[in-house]
Amino acid sequence: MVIMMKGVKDRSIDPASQEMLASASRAGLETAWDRFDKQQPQCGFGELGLCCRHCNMGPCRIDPFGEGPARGVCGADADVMAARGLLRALAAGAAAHSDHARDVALTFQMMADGRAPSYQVKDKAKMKRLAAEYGIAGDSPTMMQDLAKSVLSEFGQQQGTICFTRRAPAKRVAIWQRLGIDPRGIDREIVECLHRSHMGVDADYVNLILHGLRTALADGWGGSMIATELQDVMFGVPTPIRSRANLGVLQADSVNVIVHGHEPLLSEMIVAAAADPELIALAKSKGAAGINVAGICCTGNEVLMRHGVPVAGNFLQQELAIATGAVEAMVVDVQCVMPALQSVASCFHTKLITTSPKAKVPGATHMEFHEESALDTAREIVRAAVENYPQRNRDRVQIPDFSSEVMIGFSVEAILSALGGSLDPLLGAIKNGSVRGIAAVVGCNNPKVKQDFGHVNLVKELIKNDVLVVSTGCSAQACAKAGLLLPEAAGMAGEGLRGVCQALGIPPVLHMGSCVDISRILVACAAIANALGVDISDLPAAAAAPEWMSEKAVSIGAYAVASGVLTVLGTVPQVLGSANVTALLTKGAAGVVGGRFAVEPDPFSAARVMIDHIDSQRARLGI
Ligand code: BF8
Ligand code: SF4
Repeated sequence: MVIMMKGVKDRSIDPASQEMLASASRAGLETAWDRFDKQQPQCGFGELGLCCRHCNMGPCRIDPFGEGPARGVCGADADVMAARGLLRALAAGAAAHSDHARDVALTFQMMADGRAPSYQVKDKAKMKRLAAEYGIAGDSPTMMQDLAKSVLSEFGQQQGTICFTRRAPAKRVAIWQRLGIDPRGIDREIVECLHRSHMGVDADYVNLILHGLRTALADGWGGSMIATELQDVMFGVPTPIRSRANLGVLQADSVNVIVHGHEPLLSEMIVAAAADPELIALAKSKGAAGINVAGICCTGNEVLMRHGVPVAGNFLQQELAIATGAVEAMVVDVQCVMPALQSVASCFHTKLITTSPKAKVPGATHMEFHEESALDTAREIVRAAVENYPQRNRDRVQIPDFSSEVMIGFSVEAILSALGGSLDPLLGAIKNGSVRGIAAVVGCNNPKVKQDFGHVNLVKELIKNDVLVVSTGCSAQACAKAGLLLPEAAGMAGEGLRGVCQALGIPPVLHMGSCVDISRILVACAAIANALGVDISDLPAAAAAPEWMSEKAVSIGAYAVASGVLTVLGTVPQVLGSANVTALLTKGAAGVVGGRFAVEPDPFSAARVMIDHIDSQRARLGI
């Protein structure tokens, strides 16, 4: 037992995860951590980006020690292999965010045409603001249809620019234009990544990476931003509310439905269906106290910040949530849904319910979701969960008694309103040094890092040094569980930041939403830079992804860097086999786009890197 507890403490700093890991281990349940151990040692060529499977003369690999082959069969060297691998990962990440955005835009269009009755416009004023950006009159009778058409046209567009990229400061846009990386169309750039990285196309690592930056910009200032903005129109702009986070939000006496994945198109409907009096009555007739919805990963963030739906955990807790034995249904759509879930679910009564035609899991129940009948399907899904409640084996239920209170919902609009309607108080605090700078801490969990250790320690270190933190995704959920998303957490901040938080009644770590909502951080950076009359690359700001794992994170890191932001990675990207690619990403990029990557697995050292950067930016600005 002592050995087991030591083991779980090596795997996570989260007490709820530790408890469930011990329990899973006793029950012989395999988790991502176990599978990670079984993968050791991981492939050294892959780790360094020195393998290629892009054609059937291969697979090829390059000897990092200079003793074996230095080129693939076609002649691709380490620089080309590492850059091409990076480009393909980035393209997949940009595609994931942007395909999510496409579905939101298509649903918005169907709603505009009266073909998606489950969805409504929650924020007309925001819709009109967006329409104006696209040059559409707010009072036009076809405003919604025109907006839908304009937004959708940016996916397949061949020439021109993406509307929201023009939210960036003019100096930034000028840099993109000069470098030829101002994105022309969302899908076009992603397809071109696949083309350029095909055998025998782009063999210039600089040229490859520049196109990667263009593609990433089409994600951050395109796909992701479109998703965020249209979701706000349809589901409401988040405003600060309170809720709770961690596995302890599951209820022993209720039907527990977990929404997991990314698109609020689904989770919003599940939340609405769970409030249906008929289904609640059905739950009571089965002996349950009610229906409890909780979220995991980014769809959890979406309904957390808009409805206060509690969050059960972040990425590495998806299997552990089922292992509580208290989950009647885990309802998933797309992205970050481990194929392993069905194996865990099959050890319990839990139904894993897939809903997207894009993402099926063998053995799971597939209840396909269509925009035309979204709420009806959501009701059927919740009904299936309720009907499953009597199958729960009470003797196997173990819900860790850990959950933390959180204050979330800090959209740019909400931050502005907390500041009294103008950025001035924040700019004043930055200038007088009470807020030393701003850091975005984002991204995943990864079993290469003790769960939440990177996020929580980096964030604590930053706020202690008066750096205001904004957070999204699984990082925000790590902060949530650690109690950092509360105004009271200002007590952990340095004196300057503490004073600002106390005066405004805000936490020192602002939860800005899901991963597509990193676009909100871009908008905030642009607004601050414009207010100061500088470029984003001049701001006392930095970003970090301490435990990143997904290809989406590669795209996010690249658009942050291309937007001028120093971005510190806590897990090592698969490019180090090329000294040239590594040098370009970590050094050369700064002279080209103003931002660069740094790699620093230790969160305390990462904080130092970020704070030093913030201090040197302050010095350059003369503040
Ligand atoms: O899009 S932070 S593990 S859930 S990829 Fe996935 Fe990473 Fe979580 Fe959200 Ni983002
Ligand atoms: Fe090998 Fe070149 Fe084919 Fe890649 S593209 S598998 S390096 S021959």
